[in-house]
Amino acid sequence: MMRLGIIGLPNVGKSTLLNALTKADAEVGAYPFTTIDRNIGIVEVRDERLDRLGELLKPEKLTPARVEVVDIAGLVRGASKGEGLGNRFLGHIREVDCVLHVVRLFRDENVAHVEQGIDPRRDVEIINLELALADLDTVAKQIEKTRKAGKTGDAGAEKRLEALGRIEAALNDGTASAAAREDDEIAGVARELFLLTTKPTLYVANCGEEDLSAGQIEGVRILEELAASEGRGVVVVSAKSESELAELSLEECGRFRAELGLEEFDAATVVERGYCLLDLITFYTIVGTETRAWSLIRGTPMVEAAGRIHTDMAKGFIKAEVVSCDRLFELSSWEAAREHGELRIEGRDYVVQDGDVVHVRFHV
Ligand SMILES: Nc1nc2c(ncn2[C@@H]2O[C@H](COP(=O)(O)OP(=O)(O)O)[C@@H](O)[C@H]2O)c(=O)[nH]1
Ligand SMILES: [Mg+2]
Repeated sequence: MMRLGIIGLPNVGKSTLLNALTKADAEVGAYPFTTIDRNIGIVEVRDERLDRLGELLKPEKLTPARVEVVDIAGLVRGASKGEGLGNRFLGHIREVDCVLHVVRLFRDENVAHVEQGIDPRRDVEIINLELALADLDTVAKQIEKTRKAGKTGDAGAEKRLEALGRIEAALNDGTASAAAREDDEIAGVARELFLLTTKPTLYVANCGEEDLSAGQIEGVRILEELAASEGRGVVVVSAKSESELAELSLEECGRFRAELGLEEFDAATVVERGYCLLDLITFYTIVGTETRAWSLIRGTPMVEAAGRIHTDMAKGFIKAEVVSCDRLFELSSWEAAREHGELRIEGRDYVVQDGDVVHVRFHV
């Protein structure tokens, strides 16, 4: 299951955002957002292609992709040096696949700002610096380890050291997230080391309701500029209004939304937009009597995708049979696809594509 972590300075609206998502979906209901505890919720991804696969393949069980959303509190200046239980929280970020970075743009004298005053660039830089420092630590340890391995005659060591050196340099000059986008080798090592800086990240501009209805917000412009330089996206919300709107009936909610000029907001919609901005794809598996959708970061090799389904599938991976769901819709059954020779045989390094229907063969 894809895991999404909400990060940001204290008092920027992280918990309010998670709350709003939970409550909004309690109302809408079709794709429930289940709260596991105060800090974790799960949302099912709305998916027409999966519905069509269900009609076609008639599996006993049809399972949508699920995304887990975790509120990771506690990041402050100095977190990478252990400030405010920093290491523990950084560890939690390491475990997520994608990051929602909430930035405070709302003004409210009653809500203390840990850094005094609204300044999105400063706030983002504080958090990103802590992430980069933690990553530099990880990379330095890895360089040390690889050097030792090189001395005992590990042939791959030199090439790896070179890649690690490039990541280190990019981290030092704040370009690591852009570098990982352009350089597959950097991306691969970054994923392997669970680096924080290179995780797909979406900025959430948490605005005051009064600013939203006024349009054009300076902070949003600044944030968009910054995000663009990193190849990232921005979504604009008012977490507080959303959590209040979620208390209303659907009708009232719709009326207020229209008056305030606010877009639809429920977990499914947010996840859909996030999908695009985070560059996520969906692939499908047929295992026994179950057809199931999975979210994946674009560019992930087959063996890693298989490992997300079950670690045994990665360990014992033999090959995968693959057909795109569009082709499967045309052929109308898995058997027909096989008969027409349309099931491609792909190996461990095949990069999974959006809409692939996959049958993994592995030994246990
Ligand atoms: N005025 C205003 N207050 C907000 C908004 N979003 C969050 N808050 C308030 O800010 C405080 C901190 O929010 P919280 O979600 O707990 O922040 P967290 O520390 O990032 O989890 C709470 O009192 C919220 O009601 C907003 O858009 N406008
Ligand atoms: Mg909180």
